[in-house]
Amino acid sequence: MSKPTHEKMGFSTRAIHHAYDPYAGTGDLNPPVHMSSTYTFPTVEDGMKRFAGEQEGFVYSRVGNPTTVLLEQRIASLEGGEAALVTASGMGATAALLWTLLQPGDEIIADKTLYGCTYAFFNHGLAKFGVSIRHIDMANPANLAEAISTKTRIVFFESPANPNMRLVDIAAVSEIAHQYENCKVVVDNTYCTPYLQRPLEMGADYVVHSATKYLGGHGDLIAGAIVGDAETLKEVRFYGIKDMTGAVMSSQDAFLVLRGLKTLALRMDRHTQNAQAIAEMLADHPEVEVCHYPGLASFPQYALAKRQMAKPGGMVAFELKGGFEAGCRFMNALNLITRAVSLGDAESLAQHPASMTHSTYSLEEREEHMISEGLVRVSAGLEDTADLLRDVEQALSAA
Ligand code: 4LM
Repeated sequence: MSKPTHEKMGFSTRAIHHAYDPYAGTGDLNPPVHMSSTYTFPTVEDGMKRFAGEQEGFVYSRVGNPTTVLLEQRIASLEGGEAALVTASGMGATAALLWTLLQPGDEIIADKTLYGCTYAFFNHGLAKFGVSIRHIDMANPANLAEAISTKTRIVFFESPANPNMRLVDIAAVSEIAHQYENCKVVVDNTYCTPYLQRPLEMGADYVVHSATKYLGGHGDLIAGAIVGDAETLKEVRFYGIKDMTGAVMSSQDAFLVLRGLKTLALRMDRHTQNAQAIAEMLADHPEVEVCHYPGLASFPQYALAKRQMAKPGGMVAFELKGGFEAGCRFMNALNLITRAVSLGDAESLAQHPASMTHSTYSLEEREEHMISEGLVRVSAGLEDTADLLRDVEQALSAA
């Protein structure tokens, strides 16, 4: 029987079935977890051919394992990409891709607001190796048109940005970047997942993910993924992963992400429903200065959100009138929403970016990069909406 592809089927069908035949082999409904670091060669000649890429087959799990390869096929299908590569973490995905694409003397133009460790990787890591980094406010694509040059090899952004929810117009920015032949657009799609936003369909070249978040969905693993064209991803596998970072995903983690993907659509719908309700309550509350959520009509980029995101997603950020001190009182008063970094889990999580996920920026850098000291971030989980609203309400009264 030929291997099923489900390529023309819907998102959830592909998230559950794509590229796995449950009737093959021992008939497992779920794909087996292949726990092997190395693979046998029937003869030395077979081994030579596999090393030379002239024969199909696995060699060593740092360059591929049947369970991780299945996850790669599924993620590629969901993002609408030719190929995918899964990695040990979201940071491993960005690092492996950029180490492969960049040379000393190249320039990255990145949005002003990035997840703290991505910002640190660019400015404290890549910068040491002769790569220059420029941060611009990419919410206005005209700023990219002004800044870009033949030196620009990568345009990098998140949309929505972690933590302040600013959006970037993926189609407009990709069009500007592609006026330069060697310039590639990389979108960190962690906040949306391919269920809510597919950057490759809007013109981006590569998508990176922290699969630790919504793709895994249960807060029980660290993982990442890269999606793009097959030729580049082969280079990333054999250079960025095999030789440079070694950021390989384990087969057990691949199994857990495969399991998480089966409920991705259901979970994202529920995360969004809860986030929308929390955002609406916050936006109308007298103690709240501003609530940043793409599903609010008051959100400055509401029209763009409607255009490029299927739904506004599960993340909410807000500032209290009482500033940082009020934010701390709010967080400490929470009873159900859990104080922790990360996002995309069944449990609703709250954190304070300036002292936690974005403490890799200095105070001055946070100001320059639009990450205010009083911002509180909530990852809406899957609990009952009424219980979450009660918790937010009582914590606001303590703030
Ligand atoms: C957090 N974030 O925000 P790994 N890209 C984005 C992210 O939010 C993250 C990563 C990459 C948080 C972690 C503590 C948009 C992480 C990095 O943690 O390396 O899988 O992903 O709370």
